Amino acid sequence: MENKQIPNHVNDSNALTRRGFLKAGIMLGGSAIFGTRIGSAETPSAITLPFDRGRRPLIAFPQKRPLMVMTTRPPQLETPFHVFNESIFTPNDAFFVRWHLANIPTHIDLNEFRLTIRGQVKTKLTLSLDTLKNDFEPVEMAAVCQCGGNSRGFFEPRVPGGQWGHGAMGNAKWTGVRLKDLLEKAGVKDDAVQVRFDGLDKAVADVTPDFRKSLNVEEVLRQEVMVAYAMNGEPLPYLNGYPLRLVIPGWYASYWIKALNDIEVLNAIDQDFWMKQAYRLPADPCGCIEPGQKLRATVPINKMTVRSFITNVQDNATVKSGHPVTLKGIAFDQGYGIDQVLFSINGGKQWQQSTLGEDYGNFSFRPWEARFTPIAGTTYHLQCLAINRIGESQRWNARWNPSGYLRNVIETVSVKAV
Ligand SMILES: Nc1nc2c(c(=O)[nH]1)N[C@H]1C(S)=C(S)[C@@H](COP(=O)(O)O)O[C@H]1N2
Ligand SMILES: [Mo]
Repeated sequence: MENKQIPNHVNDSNALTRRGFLKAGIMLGGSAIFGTRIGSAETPSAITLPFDRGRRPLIAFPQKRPLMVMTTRPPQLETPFHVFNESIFTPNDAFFVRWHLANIPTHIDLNEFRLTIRGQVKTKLTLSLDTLKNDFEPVEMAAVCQCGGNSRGFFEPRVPGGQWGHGAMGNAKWTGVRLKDLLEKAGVKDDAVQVRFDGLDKAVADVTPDFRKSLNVEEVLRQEVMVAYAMNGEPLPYLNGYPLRLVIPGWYASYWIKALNDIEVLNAIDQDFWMKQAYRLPADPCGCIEPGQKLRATVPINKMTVRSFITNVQDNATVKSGHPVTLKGIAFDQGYGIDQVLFSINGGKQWQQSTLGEDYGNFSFRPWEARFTPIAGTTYHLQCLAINRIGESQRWNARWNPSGYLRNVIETVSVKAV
């Protein structure tokens, strides 16, 4: 059962064929297979994000429910925001997808698949998935995987890059082995500086640099860094990195290499394109500059900023007056853990404590809830503000940087009471 197959070309034509098929299913009143997902003709066929060119068709790719399509080749699929209100763990079939290179693996034979650990090690390792599962201690951890450019579409002034809404993130329970255990087995040499991770995806043109990312040795030897073979108790979907991906809790997802097959210990800082030129931030604590200012010193993107969202009320919605309304949401940070989430009903003039929900670990989404009783005719500017256990909080002003990373401004959801 491990040898799964999905159609060979996840590209425009396939996506369109599939979409056509789904539409046909709707016209026939919904087939048995798709009936539960595409149950009625009222199912929206697109979601429009609240910024220019924000319309995203909803299309079901293999192993996925209909998601918001930003590009089809390579696939970049956003999770519709309401999914974050439905469960604290993002279902695998709703988890966002982002690939850089068009040539992505769509069929992997586990008899052939090997993970190699090489470079500045005493013994080179070549591991099958079975060896990995049988010879190393399994570990499980909840962790948020968030693209550095999540929410980029909201940047003002606008910045180039994938125009994500807030759905380029997801929370999952990852199962796998500690990277540390693998590296200890291989024996990291004293001159090791960084470790580089590469997956099976390839560029279509030779001139496009292979997508690989590197991290400092100390960083990857942390207990919680893992090579995961399961996500929410199931094998990873192909689009999320089947059969293996790097999970580096607290760090932006660009490092979470999918379809991971090569780990190379380096004796110098990686000079590759994706480390040296791309995914870099202004080198100051804010990670921001004034729009138009020239970008000088930069550092590689690294750990996530503190964020929180209201998940059960949409912007411009109406709420019923006279009864308490429960606001629900999520918060997360880079792994210190959430200490408190404050909420405001008047655009940040006054703040109150919310109640935190179950704690699934420092790297997970943390649920929170709050109540207020709306008065008819009033417009409420609802906000939430998370503070982590070292006192870091969200920002009042959106930080701006030319690549649209790190957004963690306090978001506003305006509702009218009727
Ligand atoms: N092999 C490989 N891994 C990759 C990427 C990629 O292009 N190729 N993109 C990275 C980026 S930028 C993101 S945001 C995450 C997205 O993970 P997901 O598709 O599982 O949501 O994968 C990361 N890992
Ligand atoms: Mo990303």
